[in-house]
Amino acid sequence: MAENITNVPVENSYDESNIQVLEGLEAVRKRPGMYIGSTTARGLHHLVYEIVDNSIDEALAGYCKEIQVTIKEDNSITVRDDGRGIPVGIQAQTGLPAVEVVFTVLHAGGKFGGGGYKVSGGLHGVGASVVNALSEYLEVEICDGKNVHYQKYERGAKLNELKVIGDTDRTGTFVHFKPDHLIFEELVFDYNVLLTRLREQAFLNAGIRIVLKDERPDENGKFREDVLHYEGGIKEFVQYLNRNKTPIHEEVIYVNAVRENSEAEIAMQYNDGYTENIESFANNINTTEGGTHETGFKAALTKVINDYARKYKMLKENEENLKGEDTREGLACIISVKVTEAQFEGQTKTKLGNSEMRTIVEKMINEKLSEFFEENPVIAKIIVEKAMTASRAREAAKRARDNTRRKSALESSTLPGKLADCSSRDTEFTEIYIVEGDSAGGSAKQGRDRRFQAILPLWGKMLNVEKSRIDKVFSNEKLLPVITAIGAGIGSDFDVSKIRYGKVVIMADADVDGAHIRTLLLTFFFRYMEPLIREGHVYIAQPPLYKVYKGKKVIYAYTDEDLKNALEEIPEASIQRYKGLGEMNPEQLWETTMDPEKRIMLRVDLEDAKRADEIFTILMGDKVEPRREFIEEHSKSVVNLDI
Ligand code: TSJ
Repeated sequence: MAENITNVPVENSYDESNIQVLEGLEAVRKRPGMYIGSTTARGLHHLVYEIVDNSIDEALAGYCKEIQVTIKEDNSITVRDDGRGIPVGIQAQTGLPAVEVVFTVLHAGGKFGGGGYKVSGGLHGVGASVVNALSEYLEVEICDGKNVHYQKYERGAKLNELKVIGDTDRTGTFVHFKPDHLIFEELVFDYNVLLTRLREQAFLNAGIRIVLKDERPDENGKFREDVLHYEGGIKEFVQYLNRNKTPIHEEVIYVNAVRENSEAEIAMQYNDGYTENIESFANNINTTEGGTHETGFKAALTKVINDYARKYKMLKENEENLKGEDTREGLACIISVKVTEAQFEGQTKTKLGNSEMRTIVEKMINEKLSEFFEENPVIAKIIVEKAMTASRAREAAKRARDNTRRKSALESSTLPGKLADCSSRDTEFTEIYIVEGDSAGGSAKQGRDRRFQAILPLWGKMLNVEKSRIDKVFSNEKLLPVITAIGAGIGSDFDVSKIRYGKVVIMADADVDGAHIRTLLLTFFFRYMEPLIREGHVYIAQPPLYKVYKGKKVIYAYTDEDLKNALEEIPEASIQRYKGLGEMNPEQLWETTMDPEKRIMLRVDLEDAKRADEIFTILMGDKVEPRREFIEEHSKSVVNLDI
């Protein structure tokens, strides 16, 4: 990599600082993971956030109205804002234009001048210089109301001094960069990943307007574009979380508190479902591992609800207090705190550590939520009732469990009759294929390597009517074979250390019905065996879509792109389109989908499963409108598991 920077023009008297600069950026290129976490798709997308965060800061300072983010056709990125423009004046310490410092000095990113809530620790806010170092090229244009200033870099090394290339009466910053293929394993941006993150930022920073555009045409030659602008901030965020659910009270509850060095705001609304959906943020960073703000919130919510239930005699004296989990059933909630010198802890540095935050949030909820309850008794009673129902259901389930004393089918040691088990019991190697239908199941049983591959056919031949009302299948009875075969229990009893197979592979057709089955199973795992997904045991098998052949030459194509390439490789070939797994004979199924040496499998992460849960909610929900829209919009992507 050194050859990329040896030919840098060093034409001013600041050789020394220049050399330091390059040493700094070279360190970034040597160990990119230290600065952006990884060089996978995650790190790739992180580059965009690093740049956009600067424009968001400018908007928060009150100088920028709109931020445009565009994925160009070649997977380079442009970000444009209408702020004041990065300063171009010469900086005293370095003798360089401030903008050049921003792009070449580590940790100098737009945050000079102080003020605001700084981020410390973790991988956040590493700044524009890191993006510059990891980009094949980066160009910046600044409009200062008079001139358009321009500079370009390659892999962190400047190609030219900052120069004026035109006049303007506007102000703003434009950055165009292309992530370096020498650094990143993945170079293709995922529109939905950027959309989710930018939408989240738009919710967290009420009033900001972010426009995301994709200049890569989709299969219909269309370009996607979304405008993200929410005057309601996190209140609208909560409505968004509940968009496919049925809220049990109309008004979103909102409380906030401002202290000298911190602030906290919380928005919440209950729906008629059973899952808890709390998302927390510190300084606009998603704290997926939770932390003090979440702990404070949960403690106070439990207390406020119990106090209210006691005060108004909804809970009788001889009844036990409601548990925390009871008070969070069906809760959609956003917690957003800002704190100077935030401390991020945990494995992925997404757990807030500042101890003062627990007290601040706890006190705020104790005071303001109880006040809200007093002023809105109708809503308060709905919420307390909901928690009491949850508590009764929990108690009843526990009694039922205790009564059946391990005799329940869930814990029974008899394996399902249809399971073709494997001989090995070493979960490092074992896999179970959950296959839809008896015929595909038969092929899989014959094609497998029985030493480590088990096959569980599900549901025999499903009637079409049943498929359309697949929610009926979502009952223990129909999924019992899956539970017993995996052998680690379910719900709060699930013990991932007891699983009988290291890999749980969902194998279904590449069509809409197959997509339904995948969605159903993923949702089931997400709701009842979450650690199975969290620890990476769940996979989706990828059967080929086409067989391209001529004489003895055979190529299996897994995507339309593969098909194109295959047809170039074998001219005048015949094409067989596989409509289902059932069309493959056992050898073909082994060769294309089950052979660890050749197959393609997708590992499911929690985000995928969570999306499946959302899709499931829509597919099964009683709201017809979102369902139709959704199926029209996403049926394609569900098939491809681009969910
Ligand atoms: F990442 C980045 F640095 F390259 C970048 C910065 C990228 C993009 C797309 C925008 C920005 C950016 C920075 N937009 N707006 C600003 N604003 C400033 O840097 C700025 C301007 C004026 C003053 C001032 O005190 O007068 C202070 C700042 C931080």
